[in-house]
Amino acid sequence: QTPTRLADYTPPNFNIEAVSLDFDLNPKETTIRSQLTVTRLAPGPLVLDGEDITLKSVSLDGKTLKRSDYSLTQTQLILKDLPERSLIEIETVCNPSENSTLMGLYVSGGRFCTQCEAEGFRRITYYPDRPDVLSVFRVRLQADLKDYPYLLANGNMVESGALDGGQRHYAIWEDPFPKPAYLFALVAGEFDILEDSFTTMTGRDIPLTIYVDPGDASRAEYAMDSLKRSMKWDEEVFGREYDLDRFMIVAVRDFNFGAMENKGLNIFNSSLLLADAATATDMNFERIESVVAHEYFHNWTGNRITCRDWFQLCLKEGFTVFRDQEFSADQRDRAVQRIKDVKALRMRQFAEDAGPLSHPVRPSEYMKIDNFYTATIYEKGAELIRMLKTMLGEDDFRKGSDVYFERLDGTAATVEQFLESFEIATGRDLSQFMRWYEQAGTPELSVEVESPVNMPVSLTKITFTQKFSPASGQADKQPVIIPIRWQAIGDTGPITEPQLTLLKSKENAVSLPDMGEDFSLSILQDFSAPVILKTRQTSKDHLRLMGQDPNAFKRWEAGQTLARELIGTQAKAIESGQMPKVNKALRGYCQALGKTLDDVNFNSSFKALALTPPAATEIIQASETSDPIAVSLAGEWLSRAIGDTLHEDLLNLYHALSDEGTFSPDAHSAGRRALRNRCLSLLASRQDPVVAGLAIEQLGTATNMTDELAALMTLTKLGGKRVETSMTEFFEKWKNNPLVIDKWFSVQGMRKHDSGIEAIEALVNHSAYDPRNPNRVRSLIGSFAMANPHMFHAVDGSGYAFFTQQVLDMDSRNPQVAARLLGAYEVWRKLDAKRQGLIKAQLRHVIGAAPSKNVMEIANKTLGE
Ligand code: B3K
Ligand code: ZN
Repeated sequence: QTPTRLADYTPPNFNIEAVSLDFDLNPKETTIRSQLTVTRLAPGPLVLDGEDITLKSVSLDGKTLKRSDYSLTQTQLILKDLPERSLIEIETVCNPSENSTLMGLYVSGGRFCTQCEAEGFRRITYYPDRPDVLSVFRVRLQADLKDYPYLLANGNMVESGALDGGQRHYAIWEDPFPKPAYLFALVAGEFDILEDSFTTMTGRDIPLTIYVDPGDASRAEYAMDSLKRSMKWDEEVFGREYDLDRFMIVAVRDFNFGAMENKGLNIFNSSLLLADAATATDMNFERIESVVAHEYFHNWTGNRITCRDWFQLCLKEGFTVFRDQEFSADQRDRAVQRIKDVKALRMRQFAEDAGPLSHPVRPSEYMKIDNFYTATIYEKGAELIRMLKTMLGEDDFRKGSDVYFERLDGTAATVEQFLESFEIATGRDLSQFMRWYEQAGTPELSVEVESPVNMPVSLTKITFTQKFSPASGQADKQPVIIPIRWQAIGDTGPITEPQLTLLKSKENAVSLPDMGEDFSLSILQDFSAPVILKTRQTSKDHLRLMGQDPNAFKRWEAGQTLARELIGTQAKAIESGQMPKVNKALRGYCQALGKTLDDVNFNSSFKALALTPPAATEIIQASETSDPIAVSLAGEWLSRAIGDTLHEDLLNLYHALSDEGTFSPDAHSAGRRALRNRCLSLLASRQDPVVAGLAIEQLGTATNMTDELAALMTLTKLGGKRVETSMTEFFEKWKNNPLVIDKWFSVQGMRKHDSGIEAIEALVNHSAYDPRNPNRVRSLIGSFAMANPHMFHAVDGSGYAFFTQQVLDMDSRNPQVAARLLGAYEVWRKLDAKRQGLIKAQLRHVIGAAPSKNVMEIANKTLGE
């Protein structure tokens, strides 16, 4: 198997001037007639991709071709010696109802839908399935009227009508904007709809429609509201107006990931679209808002300007994540948003970069592109855009993005062209910045402070140094440009203005005049660069920053740093069989948290985050090697210490924050609920009948899913007989709502079951479990692997064995989702020797089982042999 390489990129030989597709939709056998108007760009054959489809006929300029006129392999249809311009007609057949990969055309809940990114269009018809071939699409759909009353495709509907005396019907859609095949979509079926409209900045009225399962229309209201706010925000902040005459979103239940930005016809996993107070948590609302925005923003960053090849994936994904993060910051609370984004970055991207799957934001080779929709491409990609903005400043950043949109509209672009646009707009040289895209791994930033020397004036010298550890085959790494926001903080507040230092070489020193008082440096305010910070700061410094730093992000960060150190030390002690100790640092940390809780300058969301110590995954990923169960126990120990020390405060706050009455998903109300439930969870760190009583009462009286689920999770943490009863009651109450049952499965997956792995095995055989539905599998198996350290990392290897078996089972149906699950093993080098051995054996077993190309790539890379 040879990888695809960036260095091998060659432009296509042919342009597709126009494509016309005719779908005769039938679940078992759908016939697709395609007409391609093809013009030559360079010498050579026309290469069309195709997978798992049956070719019925090919004709060239009206003449049917014989089998000897073309070559056909498992994956390609190749036509040689074509004239300068020709019309190719191709008829193929596929079987959507048997398509369990959920790529290409498939059936979900009795409805047809498609997923083409990255390489799904080739499962529909033979076509140059590469993002640099842009064409205008005309699509005709015909299907049975009763089962498929709605026939949707990209763009604008130009015609529709009845067929066969009303039994069947058809619709014709035209998308005037040239697009690559990965943005193609069609949907057919019965839906309930939610309608609204948006008036653009130039006064165009755009009808907006969301298509959902019958009965779900009211659950799409929040998504609709988010959509309208996104459209407005993109006009105001980036000057981007919507282009087509209508905008549609469809919710489907079986979906490989979150959502898809198909031109004018976004398709969403229903878990990221449907929400109401009773069935969705605040986290669901928040995600819906950001994903609706994300997919909408792709219309400019992704669709109008797309990627030349899949190596440039970060061009659309990094930029679009940055845009959705900024949108959420503007809609909610900027500091809180930044904290959440950094938390996610550390959990997922830093972990990825510290493990065997580490790769640059712009990789240079891949086996399966599906495996590269990673935290590095998305989240680190967004951090790079954020640094660019920090370096350029607000105005120049906007100038640069304006030039980008103007220069490259309608093209398939590269990262170089993106940066060039900012160079043109600002006159800056961004060549060094490109290294951020090409070098894998998280740089370390160390800071040394030298106390004042009195010659000739008293100065404090601050030295910033950057270091890359050689990783992923890139031994020789060059310094990157690191924007460092910093400030000196004394005992009563800042003693300098905030500074921005650009560290361009390996090392750089700045000087501060003697301030005449002791201070701590607040470094990387707002996390101005995605680096690992190494300082000699002590708990005294962290406590000072927790109390005095004007930068809310750093206040949170100082607390996290303290917590990380406390958990790390405690985990080592547990590993060597020592008893937990209460020391000065722990007391100081808990007291500082107490002060944060009392501080009226912080909102509830911030306080809830401050009260949440880093997760075990984050600690493990940042350490050399550790026993994951010891780390997890250490985390529980710290929560218990916080719960004990602040018992009274937490209890009072819990009562003070009681339900406000009418539910609203806004940031303020959500923050109150988050803090209240955080209090409950900390209080439940130790067995306490009073707290158990509170949780039981909350479970029984909750009027929204946030509080209901938090109570249920608190009860599972407390353990005992009532857990089983509560789980059963919750299931019975919600068994008709798949999205809530997903939550039930994920609580089951995260629980420490007394009966061991058999309990999880039994859940796989539960009547509500469906191994074909990715949401369900992710809920149970995903949460088990990512959030149940005690059972997943069980030292007898039972958790790993079970998990491997589930991944292989999934692989037989859906390689993409299976490969993603298998990513849970990326942590193995960070674990103790015993577990390293266990996981290596599992990975070898996977490789020996002749898995899909997707799973093979992840298994091989993870094992690294
Ligand atoms: N662009 C899609 C992701 C497609 C993933 C394909 N394996 C959704 C998004 O990032 O908006
Ligand atoms: Zn995206």
